[in-house]
Amino acid sequence: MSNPIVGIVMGSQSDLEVMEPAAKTLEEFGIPYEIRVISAHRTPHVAFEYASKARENGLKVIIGAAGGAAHLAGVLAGLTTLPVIGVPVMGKSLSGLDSLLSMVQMPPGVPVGCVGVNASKNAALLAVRMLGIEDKAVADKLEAFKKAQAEAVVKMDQQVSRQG
Ligand code: RP5
Repeated sequence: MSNPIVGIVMGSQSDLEVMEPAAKTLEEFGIPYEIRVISAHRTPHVAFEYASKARENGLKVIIGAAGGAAHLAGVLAGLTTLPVIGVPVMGKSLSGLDSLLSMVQMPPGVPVGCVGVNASKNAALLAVRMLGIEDKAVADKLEAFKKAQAEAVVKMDQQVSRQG
C-alpha cells in the first residue's frame, strides 16, 4: 500500500458513517488515504501532533469532519499549511447548522474549505481536484468521472422528459 496523501480526520467514531463516502470516493480514484479519530477537544495534543507533522508525513490534503461546536478542521488548519477541507457533521440538534457555522465562519488568515452538512463525498472530490492540479493521471480520472456523471443525467432526462 502507498503512503496516504489524504488524511480523513474525524472528531468521533460516531462520525464514521458520514465519512465512509469520502473514503469510498478516494478509493475509486486510487488515492491513498488514512482515517483517524482525533478530537480538537478531547485529544487536542494528538490533533497538534497530527497536523503539525502532516506535511512531513507526506499528506497533501486533510479532510476534517466534526459535529457540534466543530473546531477540528479549524484547529488542524491552524497547525499546517496544507489545504484543509471541513465536513460539518449533523449532530443530534440544530440539524448540523451549529457544525456548519463553526467551520464556515473561520476568521481571516486560517482558511477551511467547508462543504455542505454531511457532504463527505464532495469533500473527497474537492481533495481529488486539488491533487489533480499537479497529477495528470488524477485529472484524467476526474474528466472520466465528470463525463460519466453527465451521461447519467442525459439518460435520466431521456427516461423522464415528457410534455403534458
Ligand atoms: C464531535 O462531537 C464529533 O465530531 C461528533 O460529531 C460529536 C459527537 O461526538 P460523540 O459524543 O458521538 O463522540 O466532537
